[in-house]
Amino acid sequence: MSWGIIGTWRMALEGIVEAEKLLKDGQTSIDAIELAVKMVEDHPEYRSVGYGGLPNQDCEVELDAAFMDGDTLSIGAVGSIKDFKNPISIARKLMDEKYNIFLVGQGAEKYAHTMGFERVNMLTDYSKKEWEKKKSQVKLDKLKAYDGHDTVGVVGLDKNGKIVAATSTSGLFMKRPGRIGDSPLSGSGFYADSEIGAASATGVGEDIMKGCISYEIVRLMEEGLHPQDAAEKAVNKLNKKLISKRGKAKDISVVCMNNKGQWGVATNISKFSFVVATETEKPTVYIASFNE
Ligand code: SD4
Repeated sequence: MSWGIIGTWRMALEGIVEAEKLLKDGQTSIDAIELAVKMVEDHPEYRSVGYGGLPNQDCEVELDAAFMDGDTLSIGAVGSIKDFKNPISIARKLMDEKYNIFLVGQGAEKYAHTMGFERVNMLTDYSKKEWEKKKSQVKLDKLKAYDGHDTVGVVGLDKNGKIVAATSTSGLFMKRPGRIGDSPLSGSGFYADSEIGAASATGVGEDIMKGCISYEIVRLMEEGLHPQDAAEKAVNKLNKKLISKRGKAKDISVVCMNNKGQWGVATNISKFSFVVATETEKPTVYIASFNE
């Protein structure tokens, strides 16, 4: 059976190199994708995910993450969680729950603590300095100037045909405390169904969630579209709709894979880097651009 993995942004490379070994070895896509995302979360220089993530208006690193198992449609997600090392592992753990699968803020922290996850201050000196610099530049009551806001979104298929999706992010730099983007929202930041495929998004969550784009891509793949066509169709449609209804579309980029290991990618920005590894292709970084 085919296997493969695709992740958003160049920062996914090191994790995908390790995850590829697990998939090749016949291990589950859940373990492989958790490892891939954890490696991005643990990297202090990847400043929009996990440790060293960019802080909110109050100079606190609030993180969002989600996991979805396409075999069972189990979902686990956390939003606005502070001071825990690997939000993706907490999201994975929440997939075991029947109820209370999406926890935010103090509730998520309480759960993580109860489950024995490691408490760590995720703010680095670098991020604090960036916050101080930005604070002097932007008016804090205005939602703007969000540079450095990338999500790692990874989709993986294992040899047993299990397809999963996972996301992790610190969200938008200088966001309001408590703001949650698309990344932990099922159907927006991610979706996975092993009978079809999976997708994940990155960009400005406020726009991504207006189109439930990850679900839309999986739905288009179910209609028979190749992942590449599904990704392009969904991004172009949402982009056009946002422009016609709101005058402007913010950044939207997506990756997806079907249950045959075929993949697709689309973006409405000029340069979107992503990483792919499949049975026939070593981990490779590509750049996609807007294809109207
Ligand atoms: C969010 N979608 O919180 C995330 C951020 C991101 O590229 O992916 N930026 O809105």
